[in-house]
Amino acid sequence: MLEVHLDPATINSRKVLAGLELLGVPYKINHVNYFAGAHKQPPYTDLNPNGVLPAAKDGDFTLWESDAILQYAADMSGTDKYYPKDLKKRVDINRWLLWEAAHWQPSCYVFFIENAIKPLLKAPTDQALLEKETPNWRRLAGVLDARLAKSKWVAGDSVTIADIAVAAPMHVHDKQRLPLQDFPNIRRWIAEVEKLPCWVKTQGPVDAATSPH
Ligand SMILES: N[C@@H](CCC(=O)N[C@@H](CS)C(=O)NCC(=O)O)C(=O)O
Repeated sequence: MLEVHLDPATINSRKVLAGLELLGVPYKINHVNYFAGAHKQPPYTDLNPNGVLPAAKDGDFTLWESDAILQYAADMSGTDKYYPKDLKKRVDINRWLLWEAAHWQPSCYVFFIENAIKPLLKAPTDQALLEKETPNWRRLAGVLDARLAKSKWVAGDSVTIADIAVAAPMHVHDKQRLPLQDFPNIRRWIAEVEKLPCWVKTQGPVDAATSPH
């Protein structure tokens, strides 16, 4: 059974949990306390030397990078429904996973930390950092919105692991205060993601926390 080492409060941990639920891959959770900094020290750093969450183990095989864990789990799931093997469909999904990891996640992460996590920790929000990031976030949201104007889901007519990967960085978008007003297609799509049983089942502690605003 796949063993996942993570904290469900974090973006990339939620991504992996929701993905495993979507794929129907059995897993066991090893909780690594993000708020206590357990991801910065052994034994976790023996699994993931980057000191970031999540990591996974399949027997002796260790894997990190949340999107790689999703790809691995999709291929071990026994169905290619959520990660088709067709060359163009697969590379389209890979393209969105790479875009998410390289651009979307780091940008949404600023809003996650400043607007959702820092208030929980009673730390001051850095408004200047948010203002600096907002134009970049809007540019990226424009790319995603244009894609979602053309298809129901990120990579076509049906749900794939790309939807889970791209939705995860905005998984508490209200608390993150993501400026979604000008992006109707993202709003329509994220509402659909939020109805997926895999999403509902993996609602984490940050969703549940009382809004500090
Ligand atoms: N590209 C990595 C990013 C992992 C990552 O940044 N995880 C965050 C939580 S969502 C983390 O552990 N941050 C702690 C830190 O940067 O100290 C992945 O997708 O797994």
